[in-house]
This record gives sequence, structure tokens and C-alpha cells, in this order.
Amino acid sequence: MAMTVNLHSIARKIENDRRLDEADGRFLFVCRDVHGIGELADRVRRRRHGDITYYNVNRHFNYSNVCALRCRFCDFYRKRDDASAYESSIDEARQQAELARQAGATEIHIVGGLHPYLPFDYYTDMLRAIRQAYPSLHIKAFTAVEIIHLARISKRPRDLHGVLLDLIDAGLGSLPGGGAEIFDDRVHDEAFKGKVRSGQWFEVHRAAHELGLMSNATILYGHIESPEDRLQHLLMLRAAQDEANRDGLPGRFQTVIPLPFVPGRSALNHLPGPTGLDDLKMLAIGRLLLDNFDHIKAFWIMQSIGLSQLALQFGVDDIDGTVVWYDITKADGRSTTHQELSVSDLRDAIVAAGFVPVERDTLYRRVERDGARWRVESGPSLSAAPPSQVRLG
Ligand code: V47
Repeated sequence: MAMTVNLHSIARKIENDRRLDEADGRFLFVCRDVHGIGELADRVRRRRHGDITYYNVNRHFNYSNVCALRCRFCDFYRKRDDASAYESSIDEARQQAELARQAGATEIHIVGGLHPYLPFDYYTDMLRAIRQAYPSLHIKAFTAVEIIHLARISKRPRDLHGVLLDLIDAGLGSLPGGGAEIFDDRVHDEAFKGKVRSGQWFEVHRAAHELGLMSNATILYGHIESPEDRLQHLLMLRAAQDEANRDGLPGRFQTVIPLPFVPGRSALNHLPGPTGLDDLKMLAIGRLLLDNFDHIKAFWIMQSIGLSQLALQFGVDDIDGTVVWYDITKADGRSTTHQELSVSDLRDAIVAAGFVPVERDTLYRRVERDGARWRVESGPSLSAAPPSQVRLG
């Protein structure tokens, strides 16, 4: 006889450190007791991380919004001749690195559209320029979708290792989690037709892990997907992480970042987007099902800092980050894409929520900081930020 699944049976599994199965996951997605789910997620989170909340000092850099795709959830892409289309020069990328250096950022997170004309050299030149301007800056760049695009434009669509090795040689340090959206074919065809399907997304991350790169994963929720689609998405991520662990790969997924759909001016803006309760539930279920992911990250740009604070009691242990500029979504519809939290705002938000802020670098090593000078704990002494050589326009 099949066991009845309810929050008590799930709580028992958690107490006994047993993995939740598909039926448990299905129950969690229909269960309306968001606070009950949150309490369980909080137990798991505290077992792993106590009352620590990680944050990082980073910058996001979106090098171009020109994109060959027309994803219906996306408010970012432009055709090349649109008045608001842009592509950054290599010099602008260098300036970003210089600004990051002055601010003492530890990471730059770089993504853009699938630009139909930029050559492969553009991407390697961009990485090299950034690395040269600020060698200790970790470059987390290019979603799996961009990596497939780069493989195509460099005329070796099947040689993902070759493409990644070229990018690593130019300065790539890890892969962000974007482009995953929802791994279901129906949702794919309705909302982001033309984008790579789940198989290729996983192939890229697998290749990265084989080469020793760490990577992240995302799920874009609150649009046309069903609870079952969300469940299968998380289970696929868990299975891929199991495989990376089983095969002893030098890289793995570090973090999952559940991204709430922000309607903006996208083709799906007749949809309301998820509610705050849905956000909390999604983050908590991520924590409960993804037992082989160390971190669950809130991205305050999309969830808001207020909700991210609350999410710390719903399984989240990590908040991204100081950010500064972010072009992909403008959560409150402002015309500027300047969206920044200072380190003290970020730390105060974490403390006010009852947690202990700990600065980390991209690889989750603790960072010791004195203003813009920083070092990874037990690393070389604090890196000075020498006077600027670059004139900023
Ligand atoms: O892949 C696009 C999403 C992603 C919308 O790895 C939207 O540390 C909501 O992946 N509403 C890019 N989301 C962002 C991303 C990310 C963010 C922060 C940290 C990390 C990490 C990764 O943004 C895209 C897409 O899924 N997106 N449009 C929208 N309207």
C-alpha cells in the first residue's frame, strides 16, 4: 500500500536525513501550508549553514542586448537596428573591470543576448581585457545558451570542451546558471522556442564540470509553467548533480537561483508573475528537493531585498550581491538599470533578518575585507587597489 504523503511524513524524512522523492515533491507543490514548508526548509538550511547568510561584492555586466532569439518572457532583447539596442566595446568591458577594481568587487557576472554578428574573438578579447585590468576579479560568464552560440560561431558546434578551454584560457572562471528557464518541451515551444533545449543546457554544464569549472543553475518560474514542470526541473538538476558527484568530476553545481518571472514589457506581460508567497514556497522547495546543492540563492534584483530577507527563513542562505547595474529586468519599471545595494545595506538587511552576514567569493571561500582591499581567507595578503590608470568616461 502506498504511504500517504503529508508534511509530517516529509518532516520525518528530513529528521532522518532521507531524500525526498517525486511524490513528496508533488505534494509540496500543491500544499498550501507555505509556513509549514518554510519551517522544514529552515531546518535543513540551519543544519547546513547555521545562521550564516552569504553575500558577495560583485558587478553584473550585460555586454549587449542584441539577440537572435525572441523569448516571450524576455524584456531585454533588441533587434540590432532598434534605437535601444547596444553592444559594448572591449574598452567598455575594460572600464567595467576598472570600476570593479575600485569598488573591490570579487566577481563580475557577464551575460548578454545571442548576438548574430559579433565574432568569437570578441568574447575572448573581452575576457582578456578584463583579466588584464583586474587579475584577481573572478569572471563568471556566459549562460549555457551563449556557450552553444559561441560553439556555433566558432564553427565547432560539437566541441564544447574546445570552446570552454579557449574561454578558460582567456580568463573564464565559472559559468552562471542562466538560460535554463523550464526544462519542459511544451513550455520551451510556447515561451522560448529557438533556445537550446534542456539536453544541450545539461551538456554544457557537464562539459564545464568535467573541465573543473563550477557552475550554477536557475529555474524561471511564475509564467506559463505548471507545478509539475517546476518539480521535474528540480529533479533533473538533482539527477545531474548526482551524476557529477558519482563520476567524481572536478566541477559541480554550487547554487540554484530560482528566478521569479518579472512581466515588464515582455510578450507575456498579461501574466501577473508570481506572488510573494509563491516566491517563498519555490525557494523553500528548492532547498528541500535539492539536497545535493550546497546553496539556495535569492537574487534581490528580481525578488526584492524585502522578500529576500524573509526568504532567509525559507531555506535561502545566499544573496546576490551588490550588483550595481542590471539590464535584464528592471523590477519596478524604472528607466534606469542602475540597481545597487551597498555592502552595508546588504549586511544590515541580513542582520535585521536575524542572520550573520559572511562575505564569500564566487567559489564560496570566505573573504576578508578592508574597504576595497580584500583577500580570500588564508590566501595572500589583502590586495591593494592601485591608483587608476584608466580614464573613465
Ligand atoms: O536566463 C530573463 C532570466 C536569467 C526575465 O548564476 C528573467 O549566479 C525574470 O541567470 N523575468 C539571467 N527572469 C539571470 C541569471 C542569474 C541571475 C543571478 C545570478 C545568477 C548566477 C544567474 O534571467 C535568464 C532568464 O532565465 N530572465 N527575463 C524576466 N522577464
